[in-house]
Amino acid sequence: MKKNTIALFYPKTEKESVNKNLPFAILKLGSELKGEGYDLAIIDERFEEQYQHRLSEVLDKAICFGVSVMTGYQIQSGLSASEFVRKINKNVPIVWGGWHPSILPRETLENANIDIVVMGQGERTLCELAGTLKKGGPLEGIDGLSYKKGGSIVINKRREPQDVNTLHPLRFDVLDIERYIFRSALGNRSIFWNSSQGCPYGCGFCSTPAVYHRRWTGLKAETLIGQLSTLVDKYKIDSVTFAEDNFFVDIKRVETLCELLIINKIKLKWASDVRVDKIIHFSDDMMRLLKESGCVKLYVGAESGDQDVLTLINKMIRVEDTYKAAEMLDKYKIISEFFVIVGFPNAPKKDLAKTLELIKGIKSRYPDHQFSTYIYTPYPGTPLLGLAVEHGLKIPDKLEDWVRWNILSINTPWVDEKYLDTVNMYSKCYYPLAFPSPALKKKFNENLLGLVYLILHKLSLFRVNNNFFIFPVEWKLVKAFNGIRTRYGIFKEMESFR
Ligand code: B12
Ligand code: SF4
Repeated sequence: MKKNTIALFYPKTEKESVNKNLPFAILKLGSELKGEGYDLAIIDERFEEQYQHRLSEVLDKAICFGVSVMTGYQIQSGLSASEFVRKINKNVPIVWGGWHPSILPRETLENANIDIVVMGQGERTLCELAGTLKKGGPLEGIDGLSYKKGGSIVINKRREPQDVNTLHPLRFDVLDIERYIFRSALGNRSIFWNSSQGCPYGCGFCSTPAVYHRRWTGLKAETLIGQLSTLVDKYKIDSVTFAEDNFFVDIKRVETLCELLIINKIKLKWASDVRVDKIIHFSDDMMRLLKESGCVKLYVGAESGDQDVLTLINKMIRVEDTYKAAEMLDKYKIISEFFVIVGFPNAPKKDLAKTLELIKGIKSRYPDHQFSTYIYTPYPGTPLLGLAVEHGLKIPDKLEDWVRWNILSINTPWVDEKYLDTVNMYSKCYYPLAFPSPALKKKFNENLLGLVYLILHKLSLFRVNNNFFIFPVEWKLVKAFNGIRTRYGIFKEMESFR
């Protein structure tokens, strides 16, 4: 039988997968492969936990089995699937791609159940690999590939990222798009989308420089508008969140996109990431254009309220810039979510204190803006990893040991569970209660629970304003209620804490 199928597997992102976002890597790889005439068998484990039977049926006709992996839990589920494939059919090459194997190809290939790694942008490399495997040719000349040969690991030349506009057009029939539509704060039929790869900046905590070498490639506005029209017309999408590294690299592209959304009367609310230093240089016309085109939310990488940290991570912004950005966004009522990271190795207590000051400063002036707080986690290949090692970080030397590298675990010796509890106390209790979200504020007058929230709000505001956090009874209560809430599905208002 002539083999013509590529099996692609998207592993669960967490043990209990709550996240069901569209796996864009699979959509793009699948579109390229289809464009080249290959058949596809796709499994998204988050929707198909019992995939074994279907997978075993397709393996006989599969040229290879491809797995997409970020650092963290996906390694575990990717390894289980790879082990299964190896057991069922020893002749199917197992190919890993995505962020983790791209950064650590050698370590990935040391695992007995992984034969080939595709490093970086995968569309062209995978097509060339599939063609070569089909013919039975050598893997030597394929840029972007690592593989086993005899007893050793061969790492070919890295492939320069290709302009995304030169790849095969996106094909909506690769995935069951309907599965990935969800209700969100933006709309009833929301979807995650992606319009670019890479980023020209080099922030110390970020994985992108290691994979895209500070290159960026973005879909032309005219092509993107075609995709968005299909999403609206065919799939009745009302809102899109662009999930990528840096949506605003090419401002002209975004301007054209906004103009096309307006001219074509495409009714779509949209959100994306943005850098602080971009916003503060936007003209009023640009802000109006964004607003008019449907931009309702921006995710802003504020990162820290500590200037020393901003310098350390090479963010190339000043703390004051974040205040300016918040003011600008508030003026145009683009309610934004600021991402901050605390717990950097040099002075974790100081950076937490300074970042809380930033949150207080912005929330007290612009209460509708939101904050999401993360604890710094050193990822493989990132510029700050060396500093983390100097501060005692033990880098895992086996693929499996990276599984615990997810946002829920602490892997860094300079902060401990107590620090994590303190951060949670501020970011999940006192700050959200002191500066309640509009949703929570609405509840204040509604019933007895509203009264409880109102009292908690007054107490928290007092604590935050006076920096008084001894005897954190409210935090203990919130923690206790949280257990009850998740178990019995009550106190839903607490989900709007931010
Ligand atoms: C959306 C997103 C998520 C979604 C998941 C996506 C989904 N569908 O469910 C969610 C919200 C779950 C998520 C979570 C996390 N994420 Co995230 N996420 C992203 C984001 C913004 C977009 C991903 C995407 O769709 N990209 C577009 C596609 C086309 O690109 P791609 O995935 O890189 O795929 C290309 C290549 O990698 C390659 N490829 C990929 N897979 C495969 C497979 C094969 C077989 C082949 C051949 C090639 C190949 O070819 C593809 C096409 O060119 C990226 C940033 C980015 N630029 O990608 C971060 C990113 C992937 N996330 C990252 C991180 C750190 C996380 C978290 C750990 C922490 C956090 N703070 O969010 C968690 C991990 C989850 C967990 N619990 O363990 C890092 C990854 C670092 C790393 N070493 O893995 C990134 C790169 C952000 C960054 N710049 O640092 N994330
Ligand atoms: S954090 Fe954002 S701006 Fe910085 S390198 Fe990563 S993607 Fe680029």
